[in-house]
Amino acid sequence: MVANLPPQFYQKEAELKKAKTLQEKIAILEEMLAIMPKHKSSEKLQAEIKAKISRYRKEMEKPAVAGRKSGPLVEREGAAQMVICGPANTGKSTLLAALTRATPVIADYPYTTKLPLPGMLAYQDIAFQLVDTPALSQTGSEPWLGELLRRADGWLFLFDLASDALLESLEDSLAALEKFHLKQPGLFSFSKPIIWVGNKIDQPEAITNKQVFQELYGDKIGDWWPISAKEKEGLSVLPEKIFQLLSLLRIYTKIPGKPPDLKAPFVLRQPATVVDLASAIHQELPSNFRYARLWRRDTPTPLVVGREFLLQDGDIVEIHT
Ligand SMILES: Nc1nc2c(ncn2[C@@H]2O[C@H](COP(=O)(O)OP(=O)(O)O)[C@@H](O)[C@H]2O)c(=O)[nH]1
Ligand SMILES: [Mg+2]
Repeated sequence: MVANLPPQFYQKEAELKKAKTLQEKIAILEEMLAIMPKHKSSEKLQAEIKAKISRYRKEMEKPAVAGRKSGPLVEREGAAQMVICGPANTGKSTLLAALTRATPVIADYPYTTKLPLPGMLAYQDIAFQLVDTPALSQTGSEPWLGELLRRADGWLFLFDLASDALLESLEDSLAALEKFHLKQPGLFSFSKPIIWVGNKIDQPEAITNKQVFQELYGDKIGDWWPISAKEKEGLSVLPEKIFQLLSLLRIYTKIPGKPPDLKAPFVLRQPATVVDLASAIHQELPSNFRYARLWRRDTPTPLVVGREFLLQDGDIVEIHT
């Protein structure tokens, strides 16, 4: 018996009993993990919940059999997967076309996009995968969209600053996220990091809507980025924002006696240690690890470091076994 479980935990436990799909079950278990206190006496329960999540995940990854379909998911490529989501007609497909070489269908009627479509966005020496999606709405969105959002590293949430329905459509998308268990009911708290983007600032209506939006949502969401996907205005900040949002690190590796490989960094998420890098390189490397030599920007001589040393973006690391 674990002490000090908050009442919400029991509420979630009850929801779990009623949950029908694996996706719902995973979402609820993840919420349970997030709200439970992390102390010694809850370790066993935490481990049980994590084991359940991974069992359900494995089940979901099984190829679709008759009668069970997980929907069109997109395999992650590059340094991170960011899903472009939001209400209908906000310019999601236009944004994908503006930032990548993908060629989605763009039209002035809603629900043009039926399936997810990926494209790659370069940022310095790495690239992010962006995924265009159909409208996010309470009534129209299919369960696979929830699953796609759940598997992503983060979301680019696009709203239309030139639309009369800006606020209603935004609330509808937020409600859809709640329905998918990707947002805490009644709170501005989401299960993934988000870049909020207001599109169509080239339109005159956007000027007043921008102020209204800022007044109503500014405090809740913090920074957001006004852009015009069509005119390619304001887009250049987005790759860097993705990099920061996901707390990414690029680490370059070096084999003793050879120059470093500066072409293909390993991309890790902060906080990451030398041993995290070792596991990313090869699963057996951590057990053979002895020490690493590390070159860091603005540090004149290489450092000799151990497993738990914290990495910084741009570090060059040579692992000795
Ligand atoms: N004025 C203006 N129109 C845009 C912009 N971005 C998209 N649109 C138009 O909005 C409509 C919907 O665009 P689309 O990319 O298909 O939206 P989606 O449904 O969110 O994928 C199309 O007519 C686009 O040309 C923009 O930045 N400014
Ligand atoms: Mg579209």
